[in-house]
Amino acid sequence: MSQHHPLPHLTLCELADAALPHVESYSPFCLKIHRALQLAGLPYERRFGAMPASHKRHNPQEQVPILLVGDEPVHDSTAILHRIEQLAPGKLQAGLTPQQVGEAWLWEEFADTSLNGFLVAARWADDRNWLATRAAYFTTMPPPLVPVITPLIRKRVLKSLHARDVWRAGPETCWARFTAILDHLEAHITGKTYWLGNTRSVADIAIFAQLHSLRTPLTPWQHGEVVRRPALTAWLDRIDAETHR
Ligand SMILES: N[C@@H](CCC(=O)N[C@@H](CS)C(=O)NCC(=O)O)C(=O)O
Repeated sequence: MSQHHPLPHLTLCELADAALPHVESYSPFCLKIHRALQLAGLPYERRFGAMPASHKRHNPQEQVPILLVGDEPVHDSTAILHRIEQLAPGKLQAGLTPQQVGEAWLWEEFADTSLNGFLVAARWADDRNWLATRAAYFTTMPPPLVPVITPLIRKRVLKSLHARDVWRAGPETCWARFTAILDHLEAHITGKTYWLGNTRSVADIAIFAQLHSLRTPLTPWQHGEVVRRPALTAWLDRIDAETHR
């Protein structure tokens, strides 16, 4: 395919590499953009920051990911997916009906809002996982500061999980809802190749990013719950293979 205009230089502003095979980032939203860019066949440079606010000159909301398209910053992973669709038409999703396009973006929103809450709870709120999360996240913090600063950050994250209604009723309720959602997702994906059936869409990328992020050594119990769903696991493995270049 001939390209009339040279592609702009792309730079993904993100956090540190997770240094795990098939997990480019512990940030599920950065992972989502890594996989979208690889699926779209767009080359990109990586720019690492110690924390989301490290890139705040490109995003006043102090979140990652940010994609620099040339030197124009695009932030919020959903907006970035739309931009990738413009840069590489038909590579993320093609041949969908207007109804399917609507459905794909609704699932994308479900992944970013609902599923993400359980991932954040698994890492930050679940006492079984917090020390491993802390060790993985705060590698560049001077060791004497870690026990002083990280409880304050954890407290702030727990407050946000309370506000998102994820942790408000306590761990038992949270994990009961989580396993019920996994059951629904397992039922949904059984017999399908992609999230919407036969055609790949942004739903695959967004749901993959959140659920695959639970399959790391930080969250063994939640990982085990994913493993117990064979159709979901087979689909995750398929999306992983297709989006990892
Ligand atoms: N809606 C945003 C969410 C991004 C997000 O929550 N990023 C996390 C890292 S995974 C972050 O920067 N957190 C810092 C903060 O929210 O203050 C998107 O889709 O990009």
